Amino acid sequence: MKVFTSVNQLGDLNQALKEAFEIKKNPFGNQELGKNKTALLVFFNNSLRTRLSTQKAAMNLGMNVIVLDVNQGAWKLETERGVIMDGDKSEHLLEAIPVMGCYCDVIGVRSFAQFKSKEDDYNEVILNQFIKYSGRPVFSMEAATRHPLQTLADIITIEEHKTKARPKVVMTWAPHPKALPQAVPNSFAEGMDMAGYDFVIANPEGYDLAPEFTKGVTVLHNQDEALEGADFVYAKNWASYEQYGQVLSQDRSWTVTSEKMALTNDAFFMHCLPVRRNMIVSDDVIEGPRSLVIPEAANRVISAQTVLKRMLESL
Ligand code: AN0
Ligand code: CP
Repeated sequence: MKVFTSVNQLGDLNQALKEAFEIKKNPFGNQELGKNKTALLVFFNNSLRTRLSTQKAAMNLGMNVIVLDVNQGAWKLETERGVIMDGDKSEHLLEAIPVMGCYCDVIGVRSFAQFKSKEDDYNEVILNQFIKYSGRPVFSMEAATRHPLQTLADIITIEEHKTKARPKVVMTWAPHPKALPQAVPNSFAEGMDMAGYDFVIANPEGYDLAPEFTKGVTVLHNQDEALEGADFVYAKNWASYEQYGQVLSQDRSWTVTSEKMALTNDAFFMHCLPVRRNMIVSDDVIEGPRSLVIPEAANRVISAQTVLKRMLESL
Protein backbone atom coordinates (compact mmCIF):
# COMPACT_ATOMS: atom_id res chain seq x y z
CA MET A 1 0.00 0.00 0.00
CA LYS A 2 1.55 3.30 -1.15
CA VAL A 3 -1.16 5.71 -0.03
CA PHE A 4 -3.66 5.52 2.81
CA THR A 5 -6.01 8.46 2.98
CA SER A 6 -9.38 6.67 3.08
CA VAL A 7 -10.62 3.35 4.44
CA ASN A 8 -11.74 2.58 0.89
CA GLN A 9 -8.08 1.98 0.02
CA LEU A 10 -8.06 -1.06 2.33
CA GLY A 11 -9.83 -3.01 -0.41
CA ASP A 12 -11.64 -6.05 0.98
CA LEU A 13 -12.65 -5.10 4.53
CA ASN A 14 -12.86 -8.68 5.78
CA GLN A 15 -9.30 -9.29 4.66
CA ALA A 16 -8.13 -6.09 6.41
CA LEU A 17 -9.95 -7.13 9.60
CA LYS A 18 -8.37 -10.57 9.42
CA GLU A 19 -4.94 -8.94 9.26
CA ALA A 20 -5.88 -6.60 12.12
CA PHE A 21 -6.97 -9.44 14.40
CA GLU A 22 -3.81 -11.39 13.59
CA ILE A 23 -1.78 -8.34 14.62
CA LYS A 24 -3.81 -8.03 17.81
CA LYS A 25 -3.09 -11.66 18.68
CA ASN A 26 0.58 -11.47 17.77
CA PRO A 27 1.74 -7.83 17.83
CA PHE A 28 5.46 -8.59 17.53
CA GLY A 29 5.17 -11.14 14.72
CA ASN A 30 6.56 -8.83 12.02
CA GLN A 31 9.56 -7.24 13.72
CA GLU A 32 11.86 -8.04 10.78
CA LEU A 33 9.64 -6.14 8.35
CA GLY A 34 10.43 -2.75 9.89
CA LYS A 35 14.10 -3.34 10.67
CA ASN A 36 16.19 -0.30 9.63
CA LYS A 37 13.07 1.40 8.30
CA THR A 38 12.03 4.82 9.56
CA ALA A 39 8.55 6.24 9.97
CA LEU A 40 8.30 10.04 10.04
CA LEU A 41 5.14 11.35 11.70
CA VAL A 42 4.41 14.96 10.79
CA PHE A 43 1.89 16.86 12.90
CA PHE A 44 0.42 20.20 11.85
CA ASN A 45 -2.11 19.82 14.70
CA ASN A 46 -2.29 18.51 18.25
CA SER A 47 -2.68 14.84 19.05
CA LEU A 48 -2.51 12.40 21.93
CA ARG A 49 -3.82 9.08 20.59
CA THR A 50 -2.57 9.28 17.02
CA ARG A 51 0.87 10.39 18.14
CA LEU A 52 1.29 7.59 20.67
CA SER A 53 -0.56 4.74 18.96
CA THR A 54 1.18 5.25 15.62
CA GLN A 55 4.60 5.34 17.29
CA LYS A 56 3.72 2.19 19.22
CA ALA A 57 2.53 0.47 16.04
CA ALA A 58 5.76 1.38 14.23
CA MET A 59 7.86 0.15 17.17
CA ASN A 60 5.90 -3.13 17.26
CA LEU A 61 6.95 -3.58 13.62
CA GLY A 62 10.61 -2.99 14.48
CA MET A 63 10.73 0.48 12.90
CA ASN A 64 12.50 3.62 14.03
CA VAL A 65 10.25 6.63 14.48
CA ILE A 66 10.79 10.38 14.11
CA VAL A 67 8.03 12.76 15.17
CA LEU A 68 7.92 16.32 13.87
CA ASP A 69 5.58 18.94 15.30
CA VAL A 70 5.68 21.38 12.44
CA ASN A 71 4.48 24.30 14.55
CA GLN A 72 6.94 23.72 17.39
CA GLY A 73 10.63 24.08 16.60
CA ALA A 74 10.56 23.75 12.82
CA TRP A 75 10.61 26.74 10.46
CA LYS A 76 7.29 28.38 9.85
CA LEU A 77 6.06 26.98 6.54
CA GLU A 78 4.48 28.75 3.60
CA THR A 79 1.95 26.49 1.88
CA GLU A 80 0.75 28.69 -1.02
CA ARG A 81 2.75 28.71 -4.26
CA GLY A 82 3.60 32.06 -5.82
CA VAL A 83 3.68 33.99 -2.55
CA ILE A 84 6.48 36.56 -2.09
CA MET A 85 7.91 35.23 1.14
CA ASP A 86 8.70 38.52 2.88
CA GLY A 87 6.61 37.73 5.98
CA ASP A 88 7.13 35.46 8.97
CA LYS A 89 7.36 32.18 7.01
CA SER A 90 10.95 31.05 6.51
CA GLU A 91 10.53 27.95 4.38
CA HIS A 92 8.17 26.63 1.72
CA LEU A 93 6.34 23.34 2.01
CA LEU A 94 7.59 22.51 -1.51
CA GLU A 95 11.17 22.24 -0.21
CA ALA A 96 10.27 20.95 3.24
CA ILE A 97 8.33 17.93 1.93
CA PRO A 98 11.03 16.36 -0.29
CA VAL A 99 13.59 17.09 2.46
CA MET A 100 11.43 15.18 4.96
CA GLY A 101 11.21 12.36 2.43
CA CYS A 102 15.03 12.08 2.47
CA TYR A 103 15.03 11.07 6.15
CA CYS A 104 12.44 8.29 6.20
CA ASP A 105 10.76 5.39 4.43
CA VAL A 106 7.10 6.18 5.15
CA ILE A 107 5.41 9.42 6.18
CA GLY A 108 2.29 9.97 8.29
CA VAL A 109 0.66 13.40 8.09
CA ARG A 110 -1.87 15.14 10.33
CA SER A 111 -3.29 18.26 8.67
CA PHE A 112 -6.78 19.27 9.76
CA ALA A 113 -9.25 21.28 7.76
CA GLN A 114 -8.39 24.94 8.15
CA PHE A 115 -11.91 26.23 7.42
CA LYS A 116 -10.51 29.05 5.29
CA SER A 117 -11.59 27.50 2.01
CA LYS A 118 -13.99 24.59 1.58
CA GLU A 119 -12.40 23.90 -1.79
CA ASP A 120 -8.82 23.73 -0.44
CA ASP A 121 -9.92 21.57 2.50
CA TYR A 122 -11.98 19.16 0.40
CA ASN A 123 -9.17 18.96 -2.20
CA GLU A 124 -6.77 17.95 0.61
CA VAL A 125 -4.23 20.49 -0.57
CA ILE A 126 -1.62 19.78 2.15
CA LEU A 127 -1.89 15.98 2.22
CA ASN A 128 -1.79 15.73 -1.57
CA GLN A 129 1.45 17.72 -1.70
CA PHE A 130 3.04 15.14 0.61
CA ILE A 131 1.82 12.38 -1.70
CA LYS A 132 3.14 14.20 -4.77
CA TYR A 133 6.48 15.54 -3.54
CA SER A 134 7.76 13.33 -0.69
CA GLY A 135 8.73 10.34 -2.82
CA ARG A 136 7.48 8.09 0.02
CA PRO A 137 4.35 6.16 0.88
CA VAL A 138 2.07 8.54 2.77
CA PHE A 139 -0.68 7.78 5.27
CA SER A 140 -3.18 10.15 6.80
CA MET A 141 -3.20 10.66 10.55
CA GLU A 142 -6.36 12.78 10.06
CA ALA A 143 -6.42 15.14 7.17
CA ALA A 144 -9.02 17.73 6.13
CA THR A 145 -11.75 15.33 5.05
CA ARG A 146 -11.06 11.94 6.62
CA HIS A 147 -9.51 10.14 9.60
CA PRO A 148 -9.14 6.61 8.25
CA LEU A 149 -6.94 5.19 11.06
CA GLN A 150 -9.67 6.17 13.50
CA THR A 151 -12.37 4.63 11.32
CA LEU A 152 -10.53 1.33 11.02
CA ALA A 153 -10.10 1.24 14.81
CA ASP A 154 -13.82 2.01 15.17
CA ILE A 155 -14.80 -0.88 12.89
CA ILE A 156 -12.45 -3.25 14.73
CA THR A 157 -14.11 -2.18 18.01
CA ILE A 158 -17.62 -2.69 16.67
CA GLU A 159 -16.66 -6.12 15.29
CA GLU A 160 -15.36 -7.10 18.73
CA HIS A 161 -18.57 -6.06 20.51
CA LYS A 162 -21.42 -6.66 18.09
CA THR A 163 -23.90 -9.45 18.88
CA LYS A 164 -25.60 -9.50 15.47
CA ALA A 165 -24.20 -9.56 11.96
CA ARG A 166 -25.65 -6.18 11.03
CA PRO A 167 -25.91 -3.96 14.12
CA LYS A 168 -27.68 -0.62 14.08
CA VAL A 169 -25.03 2.10 14.39
CA VAL A 170 -26.15 5.66 15.02
CA MET A 171 -23.68 8.48 14.56
CA THR A 172 -25.01 11.52 16.35
CA TRP A 173 -23.83 15.12 16.25
CA ALA A 174 -23.41 16.57 19.74
CA PRO A 175 -22.64 20.12 20.88
CA HIS A 176 -19.14 21.60 21.24
CA PRO A 177 -17.98 25.18 21.75
CA LYS A 178 -15.46 25.28 18.90
CA ALA A 179 -15.59 24.52 15.18
CA LEU A 180 -14.41 20.95 14.60
CA PRO A 181 -13.63 19.31 11.25
CA GLN A 182 -15.91 16.87 9.43
CA ALA A 183 -13.05 14.40 8.96
CA VAL A 184 -14.07 11.93 11.66
CA PRO A 185 -17.77 11.77 10.70
CA ASN A 186 -17.05 11.69 6.95
CA SER A 187 -14.60 8.88 7.40
CA PHE A 188 -16.86 6.97 9.78
CA ALA A 189 -19.67 7.17 7.22
CA GLU A 190 -17.32 5.69 4.59
CA GLY A 191 -16.42 2.89 6.97
CA MET A 192 -20.03 2.11 7.83
CA ASP A 193 -20.79 1.81 4.13
CA MET A 194 -17.91 -0.65 3.71
CA ALA A 195 -18.96 -2.65 6.76
CA GLY A 196 -22.58 -2.78 5.59
CA TYR A 197 -24.08 -2.08 9.04
CA ASP A 198 -27.52 -0.52 9.51
CA PHE A 199 -26.23 3.06 9.68
CA VAL A 200 -28.17 6.17 10.65
CA ILE A 201 -26.89 9.74 11.13
CA ALA A 202 -28.58 12.21 13.47
CA ASN A 203 -27.74 15.90 13.25
CA PRO A 204 -29.51 19.23 13.59
CA GLU A 205 -30.64 21.12 10.49
CA GLY A 206 -27.68 22.87 8.86
CA TYR A 207 -25.28 20.11 9.89
CA ASP A 208 -25.76 17.64 7.02
CA LEU A 209 -22.40 16.28 5.91
CA ALA A 210 -21.07 16.55 2.34
CA PRO A 211 -23.40 14.53 0.11
CA GLU A 212 -20.56 12.38 -1.27
CA PHE A 213 -20.19 10.82 2.20
CA THR A 214 -23.87 10.24 2.96
CA LYS A 215 -25.25 8.80 -0.28
CA GLY A 216 -27.98 6.30 0.61
CA VAL A 217 -27.65 6.93 4.37
CA THR A 218 -30.70 7.77 6.52
CA VAL A 219 -30.09 11.24 7.98
CA LEU A 220 -32.53 12.30 10.69
CA HIS A 221 -32.83 15.71 12.31
CA ASN A 222 -34.54 14.14 15.32
CA GLN A 223 -31.99 12.53 17.63
CA ASP A 224 -34.50 10.58 19.77
CA GLU A 225 -36.00 8.95 16.69
CA ALA A 226 -32.56 7.99 15.39
CA LEU A 227 -31.45 6.47 18.70
CA GLU A 228 -34.38 4.07 18.88
CA GLY A 229 -33.07 0.50 18.83
CA ALA A 230 -29.43 1.52 18.33
CA ASP A 231 -26.77 -1.09 19.17
CA PHE A 232 -23.93 1.44 18.97
CA VAL A 233 -24.06 5.20 19.53
CA TYR A 234 -21.13 7.04 17.96
CA ALA A 235 -21.08 10.65 19.15
CA LYS A 236 -19.14 13.42 17.43
CA ASN A 237 -19.30 17.12 16.94
CA TRP A 238 -18.62 18.72 13.59
CA ALA A 239 -18.93 22.24 12.24
CA SER A 240 -21.44 22.95 9.50
CA TYR A 241 -20.53 21.82 5.99
CA GLU A 242 -23.26 23.86 4.34
CA GLN A 243 -22.30 27.10 6.11
CA TYR A 244 -18.75 25.98 5.95
CA GLY A 245 -16.89 25.88 9.25
CA GLN A 246 -19.63 27.66 11.22
CA VAL A 247 -20.89 26.67 14.69
CA LEU A 248 -24.65 27.04 14.20
CA SER A 249 -25.78 25.38 17.42
CA GLN A 250 -24.57 24.42 20.87
CA ASP A 251 -27.92 22.87 21.75
CA ARG A 252 -27.29 20.75 24.85
CA SER A 253 -30.46 18.76 24.26
CA TRP A 254 -28.20 16.84 21.81
CA THR A 255 -25.73 15.84 24.58
CA VAL A 256 -25.65 12.04 24.94
CA THR A 257 -27.01 11.36 28.43
CA SER A 258 -28.32 8.24 30.17
CA GLU A 259 -31.86 9.37 29.26
CA LYS A 260 -30.81 9.35 25.61
CA MET A 261 -29.07 5.99 25.95
CA ALA A 262 -32.29 4.57 27.47
CA LEU A 263 -33.91 4.98 24.03
CA THR A 264 -31.43 2.52 22.51
CA ASN A 265 -31.09 -1.25 22.51
CA ASP A 266 -28.71 -1.02 25.50
CA ALA A 267 -26.23 0.48 23.06
CA PHE A 268 -22.51 0.75 23.45
CA PHE A 269 -21.21 4.33 23.53
CA MET A 270 -18.33 5.30 21.25
CA HIS A 271 -16.29 8.46 20.69
CA CYS A 272 -12.90 8.90 19.03
CA LEU A 273 -11.64 11.20 21.86
CA PRO A 274 -10.67 13.81 22.87
CA VAL A 275 -14.15 14.48 24.22
CA ARG A 276 -15.64 17.36 26.19
CA ARG A 277 -17.67 15.89 29.02
CA ASN A 278 -21.18 17.22 29.59
CA MET A 279 -21.12 18.86 26.17
CA ILE A 280 -20.82 15.77 23.96
CA VAL A 281 -21.54 13.11 26.60
CA SER A 282 -22.48 13.03 30.27
CA ASP A 283 -20.04 11.74 32.90
CA ASP A 284 -22.19 8.71 33.72
CA VAL A 285 -22.46 7.53 30.09
CA ILE A 286 -18.74 7.84 29.32
CA GLU A 287 -17.83 6.18 32.62
CA GLY A 288 -20.58 3.57 32.35
CA PRO A 289 -20.26 -0.16 31.58
CA ARG A 290 -21.33 0.29 27.92
CA SER A 291 -18.67 2.91 27.15
CA LEU A 292 -16.10 1.69 24.61
CA VAL A 293 -13.95 4.81 24.43
CA ILE A 294 -10.86 3.20 25.96
CA PRO A 295 -10.90 -0.08 23.97
CA GLU A 296 -11.57 2.07 20.90
CA ALA A 297 -8.45 4.14 21.61
CA ALA A 298 -6.47 0.95 22.29
CA ASN A 299 -7.44 -0.34 18.85
CA ARG A 300 -5.71 2.65 17.29
CA VAL A 301 -2.45 0.71 17.65
CA ILE A 302 -3.99 -2.18 15.72
CA SER A 303 -5.32 0.00 12.89
CA ALA A 304 -2.00 1.85 12.55
CA GLN A 305 -0.04 -1.39 12.61
CA THR A 306 -2.29 -2.95 9.95
CA VAL A 307 -1.68 0.00 7.64
CA LEU A 308 2.06 0.36 8.39
CA LYS A 309 2.56 -3.36 7.80
CA ARG A 310 0.97 -3.08 4.36
CA MET A 311 3.12 -0.04 3.59
CA LEU A 312 6.31 -1.84 4.62
CA GLU A 313 5.32 -4.78 2.45
CA SER A 314 5.10 -2.42 -0.53
CA LEU A 315 8.57 -0.88 -0.10
C1 AN0 B 1 -10.34 16.76 16.31
C2 AN0 B 1 -11.53 16.60 15.35
O1 AN0 B 1 -12.67 16.76 15.78
O2 AN0 B 1 -11.31 16.31 14.16
C3 AN0 B 1 -9.59 15.44 16.42
C4 AN0 B 1 -10.40 14.25 16.73
C5 AN0 B 1 -9.65 12.99 16.60
N1 AN0 B 1 -10.80 17.14 17.62
C6 AN0 B 1 -10.49 18.31 18.18
O3 AN0 B 1 -9.84 19.14 17.58
C7 AN0 B 1 -10.96 18.56 19.59
N1 CP C 1 -8.77 10.11 18.14
C1 CP C 1 -7.65 10.81 17.85
O1 CP C 1 -7.20 10.86 16.72
O2 CP C 1 -7.08 11.43 18.92
P1 CP C 1 -5.84 12.44 18.88
O3 CP C 1 -6.37 13.71 18.21
O4 CP C 1 -5.49 12.65 20.31
O5 CP C 1 -4.76 11.84 18.08
